[in-house]
Amino acid sequence: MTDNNYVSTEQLRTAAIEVLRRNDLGTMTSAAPDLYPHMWSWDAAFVAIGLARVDVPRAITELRTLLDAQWSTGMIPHIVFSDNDTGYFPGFDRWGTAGAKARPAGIKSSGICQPPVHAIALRHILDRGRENGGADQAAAEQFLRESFDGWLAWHRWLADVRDPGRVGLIEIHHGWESGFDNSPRWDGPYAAIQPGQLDPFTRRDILHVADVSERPDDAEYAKYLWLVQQMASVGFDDKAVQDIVDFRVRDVFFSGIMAASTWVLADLADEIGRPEAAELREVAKRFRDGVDSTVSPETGLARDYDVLADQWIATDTVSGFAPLVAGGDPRLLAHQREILQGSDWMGFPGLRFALPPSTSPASAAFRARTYWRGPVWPFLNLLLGWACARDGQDDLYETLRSESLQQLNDLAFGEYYEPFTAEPLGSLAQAWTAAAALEWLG
Ligand code: 9WN
Repeated sequence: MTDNNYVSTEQLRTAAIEVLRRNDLGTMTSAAPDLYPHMWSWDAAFVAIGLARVDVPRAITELRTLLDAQWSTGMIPHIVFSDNDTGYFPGFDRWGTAGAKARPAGIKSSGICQPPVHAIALRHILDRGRENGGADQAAAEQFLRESFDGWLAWHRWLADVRDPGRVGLIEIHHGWESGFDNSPRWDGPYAAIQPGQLDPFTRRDILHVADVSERPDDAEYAKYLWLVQQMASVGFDDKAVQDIVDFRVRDVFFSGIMAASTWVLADLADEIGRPEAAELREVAKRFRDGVDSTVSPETGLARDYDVLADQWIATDTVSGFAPLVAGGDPRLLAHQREILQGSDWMGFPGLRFALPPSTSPASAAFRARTYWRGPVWPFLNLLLGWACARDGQDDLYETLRSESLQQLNDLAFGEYYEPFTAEPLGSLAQAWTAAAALEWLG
């Protein structure tokens, strides 16, 4: 780890660009050099935001590659596999998506999804293109028109297939879909899962971290793979998966992103004269309301919902701030900002930087070094900052920005950070962390 708290803005920018360059596989960016040698869906959106600061056409390519992998149902898969078929487990073969009817021929992908940050990334690309003018502007505007139907199909699939009851909350079928893999949010649902006969497996992720405790354990992995096997057994058919899968949870943070991003897509629809803007605003409103309806009167935090157990999941995790991402009711948002800046979160005594840990250090579930159980994830702070800027919350935006830039000043571009020591953990040279730095620098 380098101890260089004084690198210049230009040094940080250069180092972040270099990380994206190192992860660049041509038409996709690997999420990390060794741990994640493929493209991940929500990582790609953040990567595109960062790339748009330095190379608008390359940012467009990133989203285009992802969209090329879209299934005929509208789903955008959470992993688009590169040609590296040994570096990551579970790879394409283990996913069992080869026989999935909806997968486009010739493009290897997983069979689940991740939160839809993409329309927000598209907005950034358009804004940067217009700032630059000329060829960048033309390319960005052309890409919006050319790709709009794909994003529309993605949001419609989520709104229809993943919210069948129209409650304004997205149902997920794997912790990996949330992007918060082993968060305490999922301890209850996973505790109820008893894996059946599971094909043997050898993990590769633990080869790429300094300490295995930074990753989920083997028992957790067995459950992750069991769910994949269940979905593969029905060819990843949407309806059949919902009928048989052992993990059915309404994910409030995913839903908050759905609300925010659908709103952005509606504005983009207006800009190109597409009539679907009104439909999209209806959907966005449904998800805002859905997210708001989960807020615990006791804690003020939003909650997930376990469909199979028919119960709320209340945890002290950063996903509780889903309303801040979704936008909406000013009183609720003001209360949430107060909690976020309070002593259980950004103001927790001893934090190295005033940035929200993934799980509150005040919670019994908090683990300072373990993945989604405590460490600070830089890309999430960028998302919170984006929402603050959208809502005119300049002070909180500035705090998140300056604290994030200090955190990222170590030039390690960690996947996640120990909240009290700021030690970078997980993978280093993580693409979306570098992208976050570029976007914060502006
Ligand atoms: C499984 C790529 C992804 C992120 C997720 C993060 C982690 C994968 C893994 O890495 O998940 O999808 O193998 O651990 O939890 O949010 O998109 O960076």
